[in-house]
Amino acid sequence: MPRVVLCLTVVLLASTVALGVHGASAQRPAQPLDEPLTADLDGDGVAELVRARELSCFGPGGEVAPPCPPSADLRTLVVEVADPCAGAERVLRLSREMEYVSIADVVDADRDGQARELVFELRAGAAARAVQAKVVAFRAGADGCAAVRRTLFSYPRTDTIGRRPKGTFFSTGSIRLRDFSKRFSGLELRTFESYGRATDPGCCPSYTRTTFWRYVKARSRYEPFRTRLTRLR
Ligand SMILES: [Ca+2]
Ligand SMILES: [Ca+2]
Repeated sequence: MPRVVLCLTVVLLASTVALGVHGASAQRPAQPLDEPLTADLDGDGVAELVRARELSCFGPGGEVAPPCPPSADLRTLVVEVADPCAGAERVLRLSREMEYVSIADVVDADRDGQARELVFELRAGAAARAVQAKVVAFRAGADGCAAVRRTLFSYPRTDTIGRRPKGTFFSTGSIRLRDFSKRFSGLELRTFESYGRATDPGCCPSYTRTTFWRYVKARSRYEPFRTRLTRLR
């Protein structure tokens, strides 16, 4: 892939997420989790709520307290699951503090026939390069409240980013969960990431890597089955 294409992609992503920041019409673009998701994640017959909880809001007039008005084009937020259980609302925080929600969905990631796993991807920073993504499975805890059974995938981590070419650093990445391969049943996961060198121009990395992962039930985790490193011209 020519570098310029990747640069354009990054610039487009950055301008989409930063739209209101510099734009005259200060309206935040729609994002996943603008409305909470409702799903019975732990299978106890009672639905939980998956939501983005805003921690801070910044608008044209400066910082305001959450809930953020539409004019607050920069927010910080965390993803959490709220379960009405044990006589009160129990909250499970699943992410660190980020700025944008790019993916949030409830899917059948572990192929047990129940769409009860949560996949999310969050981003932060002026160019939205910072990323945190997870696929999480739940169980009902002893107190009847939803608990994390297992994090099936966490990104980026040393075991989920690809091998970097010598002299490069991890620049940014993203995940997608889709039926990418007919060889395997269910959904596969794809990571797409880029690596830069200290001498690269700020916008444009030297390499990209695309890796496909399949969920292996026996080991309750995703394992890579195809990866490709591309040197950008
Ligand atoms: Ca439940
Ligand atoms: Ca499932």
